[in-house]
Amino acid sequence: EFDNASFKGQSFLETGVFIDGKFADGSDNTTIDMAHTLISLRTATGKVLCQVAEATPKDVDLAVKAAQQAFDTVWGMKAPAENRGIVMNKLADLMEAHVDELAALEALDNGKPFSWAKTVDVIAAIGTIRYYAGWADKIQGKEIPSGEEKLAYTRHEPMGVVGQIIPWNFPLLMLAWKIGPALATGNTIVMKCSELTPLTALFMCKLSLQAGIPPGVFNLLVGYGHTVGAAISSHMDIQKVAFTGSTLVGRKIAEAAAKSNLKNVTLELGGKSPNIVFDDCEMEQAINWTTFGIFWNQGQTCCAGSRIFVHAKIYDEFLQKFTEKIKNLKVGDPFDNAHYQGAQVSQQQYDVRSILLYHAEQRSIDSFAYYLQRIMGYIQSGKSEGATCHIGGERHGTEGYFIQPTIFTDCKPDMKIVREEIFGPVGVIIKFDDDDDVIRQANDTTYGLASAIFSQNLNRAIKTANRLHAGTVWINSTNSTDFRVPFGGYKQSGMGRELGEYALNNYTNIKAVHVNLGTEMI
Ligand code: TXE
Repeated sequence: EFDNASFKGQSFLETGVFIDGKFADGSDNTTIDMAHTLISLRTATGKVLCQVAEATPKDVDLAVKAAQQAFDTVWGMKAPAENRGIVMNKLADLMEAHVDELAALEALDNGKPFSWAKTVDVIAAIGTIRYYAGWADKIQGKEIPSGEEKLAYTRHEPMGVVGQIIPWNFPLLMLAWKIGPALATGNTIVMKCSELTPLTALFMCKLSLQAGIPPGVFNLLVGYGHTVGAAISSHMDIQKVAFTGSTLVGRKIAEAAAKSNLKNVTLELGGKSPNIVFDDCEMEQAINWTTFGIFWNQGQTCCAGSRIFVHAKIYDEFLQKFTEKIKNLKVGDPFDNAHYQGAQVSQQQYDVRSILLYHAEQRSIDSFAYYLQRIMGYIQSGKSEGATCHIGGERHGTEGYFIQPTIFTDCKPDMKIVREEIFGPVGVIIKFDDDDDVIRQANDTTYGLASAIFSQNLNRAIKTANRLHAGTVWINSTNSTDFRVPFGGYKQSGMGRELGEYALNNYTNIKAVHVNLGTEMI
């Protein structure tokens, strides 16, 4: 149990803005004003957990200056590449030594089960940092043969100060996905984490100093999107912005980048991922993975398998076994290891009423209609549009933002619950009997992040995989990302790829050098 009074200012976790290796109050914190302090809610119970200094656009300027100074003096092309790998590996070692603390902070802040946070989020974050530490001294260009009279070669140079804006669904993992390739390639960072889940990021600031990452290389600001996020996206001295979040905000970021210095943009946005269960699947495998696909992380996964297409021949058997499985999923206190599903991240995500208030205060009115629908709102819309709420559909318990695992059947293609990203433990099951038709339905979405296929017939599975419009296709699994393998979206699910070698391209400028070895003009 965290105690707010003894928590703030304790060495366990500093809660200031982190600029140039130092924690400080936000730059507008000259008056004591609650509006200058973000409240991080304990998501499981809805009680206040602690207070965190709010950054402002002025802090963005300060952080950019510190990051530029670090880039020009101790990082970038100024530091031997292997040194970057050494300190990144040290950071991974420190994370390993603090697995429990990181997982506990993640569970407290986000509401996800501690056991999942420990075995998936933290472990994958450590793996990501180590993987990119290995790349640090392997960033290299090419010599391009162009005749005996010329030497042409490329250099892959860091871009400089990069902005990174991350969401709340995987706070630590998204941080690792972002800083890994940026640091390995020699960039310095101004990061804004989500105002809803800053705690693991703040803990990482301390670990980054202990690891020997020089002050100014990694700067962290906790602030709102429309202030700090907007200032990062439109900053003239930030060379690139990487974002994970909603498609609506992704558009705003691309627009701000275009209107300012045309900074390079990569976006990882929403999804409505299809899971196709063919009649020749291994039934138990399909049940286990589709359950994980939609209910893991409380359904707050960008690649969640929220549309489950099941072949007519096995539909009844699948539905019966899937229902049994769901009945046995335990929901509740994130610190009870028996629980598969924890709490939704915030009241805003959970229901409709509070979002009206929140967005009236924090957001522009243009996106009002979009924000009206959140998880309980979507469940309501599924019921009123005539789908059958097969299981779940209500709040779990009476305290906190827990929602029953929910499945709808008898859905029509134009229903909101079929078309829009719900980002909660709510899936739809759709019967099909023709391979071409299910591929058409699977692709009938503005998104294209991920997809999954269940079949024991490899020929059928691979041919289907080739025809799906999605950045990732899982065959006989779901939500199975790997830091070595690229991840990103087709269509309105984003642009650019994170993870693997591909992500390095997002963080380097390629310079072509032509050396004339001849003595005569052409
Ligand atoms: O996202 P936002 P929200 C989807 C999911 C969810 C919906 C809304 O469908 O229900 O988005 O969630 C920052 N300029 N995903 O409202 O606002 C914000 O502070 C710059 C999918 O929480 O996109 C936070 O740090 N930044 C997703 C980050 O954007 C701005 C993960 C994400 O929050 C900004 C999260 C602005 N104008 C939500 N406004 C995924 N792809 O995994 C906000 N932000």
